[in-house]
Amino acid sequence: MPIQPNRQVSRAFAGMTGKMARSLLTLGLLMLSLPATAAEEKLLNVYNWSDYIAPDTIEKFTAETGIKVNYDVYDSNETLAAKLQAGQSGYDVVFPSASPFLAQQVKAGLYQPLDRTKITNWGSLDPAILKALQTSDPGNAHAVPYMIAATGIGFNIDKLNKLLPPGTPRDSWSLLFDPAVVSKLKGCGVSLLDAPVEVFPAALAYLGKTGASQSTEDLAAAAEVVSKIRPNIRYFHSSKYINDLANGDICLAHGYVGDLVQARNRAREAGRGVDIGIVIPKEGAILGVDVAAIPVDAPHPDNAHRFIDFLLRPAIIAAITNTVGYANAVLPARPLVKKEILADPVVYPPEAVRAKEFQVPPASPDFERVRTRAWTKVKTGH
Ligand code: SPD
Repeated sequence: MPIQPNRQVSRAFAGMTGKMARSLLTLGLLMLSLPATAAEEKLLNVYNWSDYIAPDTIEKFTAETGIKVNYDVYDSNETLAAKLQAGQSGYDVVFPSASPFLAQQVKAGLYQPLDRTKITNWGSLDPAILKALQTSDPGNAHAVPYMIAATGIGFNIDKLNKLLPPGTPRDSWSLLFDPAVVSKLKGCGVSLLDAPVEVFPAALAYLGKTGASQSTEDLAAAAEVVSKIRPNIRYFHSSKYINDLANGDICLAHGYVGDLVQARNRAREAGRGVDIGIVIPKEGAILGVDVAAIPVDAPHPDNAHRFIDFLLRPAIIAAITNTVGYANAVLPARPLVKKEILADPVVYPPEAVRAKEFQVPPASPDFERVRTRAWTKVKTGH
């Protein structure tokens, strides 16, 4: 069907000089040749770790922007990795751990480069953290640091005092990995993270070896350590321990330190006399830096940039740190973080502790296969 000229437009053109009409026509043609920049629908799909945001963060973002947020949670890097690798996850913002996961995913092209012009708070980020992140994300092109914590041990102070011989150290991986110690805690409940990338390096640190080692001999030694204590483990899980520790249902948990801080807070709030101790073992522990990134096929990349920029506001990120017990990398947020959290040596550890923390590098496919086999064997016993 021929296109009928709009009468009003024709009348407007009729009153113009030829030059004006030609300019307007050129402008119109130019606009037609530009890529469609239709405004995104007011929707954002976020996939984050469980227990990793303040209760009002999303509400505030929606109130300010009108963007409705679908918020889903996971508790393992492997779950996120599987969704991203399958493609078309539908997620706009996700929160992988920098090493090894972000590193592998950036290499695989699973994230889109960030448009820094849309991240106005970028300049507030701690340059030391940004520099460290470059090993996983060269040039800091794809990811913004979100929350930071070591992986350590949480325990029920009274139960350990009752069950362990006087003088048993509390600041060592031996609490978990020495069969003579952990067997005494079997009855009150011991849990391990359901994550080979966390458990084997911790066992290596206990043995005095390099936690980040990728040697198959070291892996075999770590697997042997874990097999020996396996009969004392009630379960492998990466989030359930928060409530169980707080309620006194388990007495020793291998966990992400911020989650252990939440367990300690929940126990205090419940007021049932459960007192939780938290340690970053003296032999050294994994330092986890989780980042925000935008999948390459995110349906709402503009909204994603807005959300990431919103998260980096000092008041917003400080409220998250105050809720979840993880440190953040936004320097102007420091004065807004509660004094007791800033002073908590497991959340903002002193330099001597930091110096012993390490990251787990990406593994070769061969090493990953061996590690996965070792993990299945340790968990199932065959
Ligand atoms: N509930 C939040 C858990 C965050 C876990 N971060 C993973 C760090 C990996 N070392």
